[in-house]
Amino acid sequence: MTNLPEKFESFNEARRAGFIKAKEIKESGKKMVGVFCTYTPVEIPMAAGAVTVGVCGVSEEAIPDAEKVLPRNLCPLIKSSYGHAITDTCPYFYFSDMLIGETTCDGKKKMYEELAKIKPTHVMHLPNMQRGEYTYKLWKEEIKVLKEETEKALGVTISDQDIRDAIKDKNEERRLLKEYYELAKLNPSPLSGMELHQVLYQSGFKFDRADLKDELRNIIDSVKQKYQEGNCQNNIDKPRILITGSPIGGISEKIITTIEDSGASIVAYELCGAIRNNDSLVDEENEDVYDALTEKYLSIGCSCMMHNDNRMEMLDRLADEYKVDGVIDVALQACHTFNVESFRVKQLMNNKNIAYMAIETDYSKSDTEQLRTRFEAFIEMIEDGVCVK
Ligand code: BJ8
Repeated sequence: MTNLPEKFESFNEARRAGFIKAKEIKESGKKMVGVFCTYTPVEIPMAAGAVTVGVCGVSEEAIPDAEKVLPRNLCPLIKSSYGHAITDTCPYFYFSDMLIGETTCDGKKKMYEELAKIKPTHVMHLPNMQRGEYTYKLWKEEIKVLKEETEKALGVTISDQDIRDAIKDKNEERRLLKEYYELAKLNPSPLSGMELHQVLYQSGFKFDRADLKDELRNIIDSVKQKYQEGNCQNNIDKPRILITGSPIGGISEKIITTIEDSGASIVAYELCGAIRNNDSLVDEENEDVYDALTEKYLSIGCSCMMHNDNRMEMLDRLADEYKVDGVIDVALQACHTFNVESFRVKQLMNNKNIAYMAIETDYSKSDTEQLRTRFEAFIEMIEDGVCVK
């Protein structure tokens, strides 16, 4: 494990420390809502006074149990989430009063059917496309339905003002996260790929909103100060890499550490939990809070959308803004949408003369050395000035 500086420690441990916090939250009478996807407008459960937490599985331990019910040839994120749910080994799932799912990929949809048997689960009907008036109306209506279902499940009333307050609160967090990850635009980047990832990923497990924002402010200021003092020599002359694709929470060590050990500097994550969902804010000026939420969430560029131009536009822009030398496109095993879409990402990067490689992997460590060999070759070719296509 990369040695993270002291300031990063609390983020490094946030998910684990959050287990105890989650128990305390429940004991204090607060409600907890488990979510699985970036399309979930978390401002709704936040407006209900609930704490939201990501319940996507990130370890392989629970997968054998999941495979007693689910097929083996399924995304590890889905199997891990389900396995932890049925074995009571995810405290966040255990403490959740309600789950919010969404109709993204087929595997997740079918998992929600099973999860609904053990936990109150509301599944939002997410359109398969982002264009058109009907699509917009459908998603806006779905957000209103979510508000009603959350009220029923948690026994509360949610006003427009509650939602407005939650929008402001969440936007403040997004602004800080964005300020943080944009530090990696500096050349050389002042952050290692793991430092970048840990803060983004683990922020979701810091439940005291004020503390989270203070800690983010502190860490941003401290990194800036160190940079000004010339304290960031690690990443000089290293190829700058952007990671895109499926969520990497369950494979962060295998991917990030192996890539950086091979001599590169990861400067951007076009991923959920990172840039994909924090890049744009919810419009605080919009008088209709449901319009504001609809616009923000419907624009997220995930491969489960048909005509996923928003992801391509974002990748195109990020590659320029972060002065990227290479893109590594990560698809989790059996994640068909990201796998299929990798062809489009490859074409985009080929046209921009940016080196590109795609990998497919799961939560096991068995392919670590094989990946290392491929990453080393990729990075070496970038260093030799070869644009890998
Ligand atoms: S918005 S990326 S969080 S759906 S579970 S699609 S890896 S086969 S997680 Fe996702 Fe929402 Fe999109 Fe983001 Fe593939 Fe696995 Fe499905 Fe997955």
